[in-house]
Formats: sequence, structure tokens, C-alpha cells
Amino acid sequence: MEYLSTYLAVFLLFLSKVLAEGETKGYLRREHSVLKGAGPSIPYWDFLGSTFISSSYIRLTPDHQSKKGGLWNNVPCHVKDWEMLIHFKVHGVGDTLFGDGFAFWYSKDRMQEGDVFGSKDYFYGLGVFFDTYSNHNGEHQHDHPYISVMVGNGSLHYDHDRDGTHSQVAGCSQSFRGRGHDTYALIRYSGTQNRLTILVDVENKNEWEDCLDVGGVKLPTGLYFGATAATGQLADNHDIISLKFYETEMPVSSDSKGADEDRAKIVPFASGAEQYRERVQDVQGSFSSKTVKVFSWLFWFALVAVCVVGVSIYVYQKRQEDSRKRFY
Ligand SMILES: [Ca+2]
Repeated sequence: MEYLSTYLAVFLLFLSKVLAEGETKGYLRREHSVLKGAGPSIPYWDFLGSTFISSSYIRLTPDHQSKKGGLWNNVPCHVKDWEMLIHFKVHGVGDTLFGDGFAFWYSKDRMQEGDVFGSKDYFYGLGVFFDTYSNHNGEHQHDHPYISVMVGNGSLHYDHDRDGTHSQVAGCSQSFRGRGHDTYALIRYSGTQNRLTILVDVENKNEWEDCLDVGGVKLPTGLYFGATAATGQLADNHDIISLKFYETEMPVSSDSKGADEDRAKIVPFASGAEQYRERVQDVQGSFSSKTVKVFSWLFWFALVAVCVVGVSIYVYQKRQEDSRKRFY
């Protein structure tokens, strides 16, 4: 009987692993997809700015300076667990100077031109940035091109000069630009598990490579998918070849039990980003560390004072005793 339950546990573990790590399994939903060779007008999608549609790609920006373009789904997503397979191509004539990159969105702020890879700052939802140009003059902790994730609740700013490193949830360096072969990214979100996973296939190996996998990412249903791009002083062609949306089913994890609240009302939140945010607030940070310093000094001072007083009392009593002894 004991053996049986052990075998069962091992089997269930194996099964959950297979389910968790399995490749794209789900239903392709056309209303959230852009299929290759879609034609001049694509049902359920709107276009913005410099976007140009050819028979084989959607060019968000051409390889020219100061362009902004976007592609936005006009059907909100009510699916809790999903995968978006992005077939993209970033390329241009520049060998060493090119930029700025493109963004994939699951956001409320559709069709609003702005400064975050062509779309609105202080966005509400998820932004995945495929950043080809390092705006940071100082040393970086990572190489570019760089893929990073940010979750915004409408009050968070994307800091371009620092490539968003202060607001990012996670990221990875991936050489996705100027490749001769096809490049893909898979964005997998599970509202059941509050988990965001990004896999990439940019080395022409026909297999997925891990980029990031983070828990504690809460996103509501009812937001919109989009892709936007921008060029500045530097430029590149930012092409979307296809977007394939799959509705998936995720196994319920222990921490998501009873979490079947109204998902449309969830405020976008990433627990991984919060720690970082506290560190960034310089004024509060220095204040609280000062307070801690003052308290620790007070503590040591008090400890030393207690010791000094204790030792003095001891010495005093000892002297009294000695002087008394002398009389006897
Ligand atoms: Ca950048």
C-alpha cells in the first residue's frame, strides 16, 4: 500500500512536470491572432503610426529615424491561461548602431502613441520589451539586445535612459536582432498560477530556450494585445510576421486555490518588482536607513552605558568590601 502511494506520488509529479513544461498545447484563437499573409486588412486588429502591411509581414517601423508604429487587437482577452507565439524580425542596414526595439503588450492602453517603444508610458498591464539599444551610458549588468518585463498599474514610469532596469520584473539577454533565420518568442501567462514565462528561439535550433520564468504576476482579464515599435536617432525595421494566440489550461497550484475571484478586477501587480521599487526611492530609502543607523547607535550606546555602570557598581562594591575588610 505504501509503495503504491509512493508510485502514485511519483507519477503525479511526473504528470505535473509534463503538463507544466509541455510545448504549445491549446486552442488557437483567431480573434487574438495575426496569421501570416493576412492581407491588407486584418480582422480584429487596428494599426497606428508608421505601420505598413505587406503580404508577408507587418512592419511596425521602417529603418528610418523617428518613427513610431503599432498593431493592436480590438477584442479584449477574457482567457485566463494563454500563450502568444510571436514570429518577428528585427533588422536594418546598421551594423553597430541600431534601435530602439519593439514591445509586446497586454494592456488597457491600446492605440495610444507614446514614448515606451512607441506606446503610452504609465501603462496599465504587461509590457515585454525587446530592447536593441542600450540607453544606459554607464556600465550595465546585462548585454543588449535585452528582453525585459514590466507590469504597470497606471502609475509606474518606464525610464528609457536606464532601459527600464528600475521597474523591470525580470529580463534576459538574447541576440535576436539582425539574424538571417527566423526568430520567435513565446509569452506564456497563467492567471491560474500567476506565472509569466518567456521562451525564445533565436538561434535557429528549432527549440525553446528559457528567457525568464516568474511567479507572483497578477494580470486581469479584459486587456488588449498589441505590438509597437519606435526608432529615434537610430533605426531598424521592426517586423511582426505572425502572432498566434493559444488558449491553454494550467494545472491548479496550491497557492492559487480559492483565487477564482473576479479576474477582470485584478490590478496588474508583480511581486518580484516591488522590492526593487523600494530600493529606487532614494529619499525614503536614505531616511529609513538613517533611522536604522540612529537606532543601532542608540542601542550600542545604551549597551556600553549599561556595561560601564555595571562595572563601576561592581568596582565600587568591591572597594567598599575591601575597605571594610581592612577594618576587621
Ligand atoms: Ca533601450
